[in-house]
Amino acid sequence: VTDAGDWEVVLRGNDRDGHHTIPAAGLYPHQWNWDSAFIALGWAALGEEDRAWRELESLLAGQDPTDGLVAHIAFDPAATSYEPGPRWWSGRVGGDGRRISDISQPPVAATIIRVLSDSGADLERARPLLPLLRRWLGCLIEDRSHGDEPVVGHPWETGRDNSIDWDLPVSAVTPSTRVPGRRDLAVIADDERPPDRDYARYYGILESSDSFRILDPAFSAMTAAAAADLSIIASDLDDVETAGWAFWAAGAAREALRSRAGDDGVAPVRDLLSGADIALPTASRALQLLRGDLDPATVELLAREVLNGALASPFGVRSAAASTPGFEPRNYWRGPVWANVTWLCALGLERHGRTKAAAELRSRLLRHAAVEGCREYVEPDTGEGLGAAGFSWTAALALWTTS
Ligand code: 2M8
Repeated sequence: VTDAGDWEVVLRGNDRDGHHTIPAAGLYPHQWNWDSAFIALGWAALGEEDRAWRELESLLAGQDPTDGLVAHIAFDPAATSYEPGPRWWSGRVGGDGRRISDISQPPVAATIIRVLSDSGADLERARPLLPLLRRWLGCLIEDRSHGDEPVVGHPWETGRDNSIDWDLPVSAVTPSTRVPGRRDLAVIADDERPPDRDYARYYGILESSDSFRILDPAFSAMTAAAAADLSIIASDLDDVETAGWAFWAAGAAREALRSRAGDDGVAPVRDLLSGADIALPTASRALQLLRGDLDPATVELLAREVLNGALASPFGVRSAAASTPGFEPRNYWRGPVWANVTWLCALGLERHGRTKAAAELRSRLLRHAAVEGCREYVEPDTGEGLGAAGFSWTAALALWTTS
């Protein structure tokens, strides 16, 4: 088993000079966006609140000062092993001088700051971050939006890279013929990572950037929650202007989701290029638990799905139900359980007053984190450890959950 001592070793081993924490050695050598947010909780749980704030500060220091984008990756110039590296992007540079990508990731940082603040962290430290968070969310909800939901321009932007949700829109992309060697496959077994066929299309989107445009209801729900949380932390800091804007933004994003939800109250993925709605039993449903405006019947439905229904696993919440066409229980975001999804669903349930359900999901998260090696994801039925070992957000969320 892996326990608190090992989780701490994972975080300390992946720490880069007290500035940021990489997701996993060997596979992900840069700073990733939502990883850093989850990782901040791990540092706080270790009693290192200053280090937790520095994780969030370094994330936001990489913001593009021209349009407010906080990229999915801020590149470490000393690390050259990861593809696609900076040369594949347009040449953006973050406010702190680091090269960054052109796409974002679910903006959970504001939600993490609220969670830290609710548990007694010194919110004053967030004051300089408020304008940065406001610009980032403005970039997503106002500048890059379709009907008040952020338009997602790459599967990597969702954080759920090869989810079955994107099979249809990804299949319409012209594959690139310039894909660099797959360095991930030097470290991880082929059947636990996306095939070359998918990678050719992920690079194809980089070459033709409007070839993938979707609404991901999970991304939208996390954005709406982030805006609502920004509104609360800004109001706690007496920043009335930011609080007011964020309150509006949260309402707009929620309303957009509500307006295109099905009879069960849950919104589908929408492919903006073909116009198709894609409604599959995946984490795209479960993560809508973060919507603060869900009707009680929808909360009940989703609670059942994640606790004992199609998305339930003894190790947390499945990225896809076993019944999803294309389900692969060992392949990345096509079936395995991921600790961040489990943790976010628990947070959503707790915010809807479902304390017992939240506690049950957290105990499943700890079962995942106890799997030998503190793994990136696990097989949903057997708990077999998959992907990277020594994975930072698995360690961080387990430390937070047990603190
Ligand atoms: C995975 O994504 C990266 C690209 O961003 C990759 O496959 O190389 C995803 O699991 C993503 O959610 C995560 O943030 C990242 C780093 O852990 O890895």
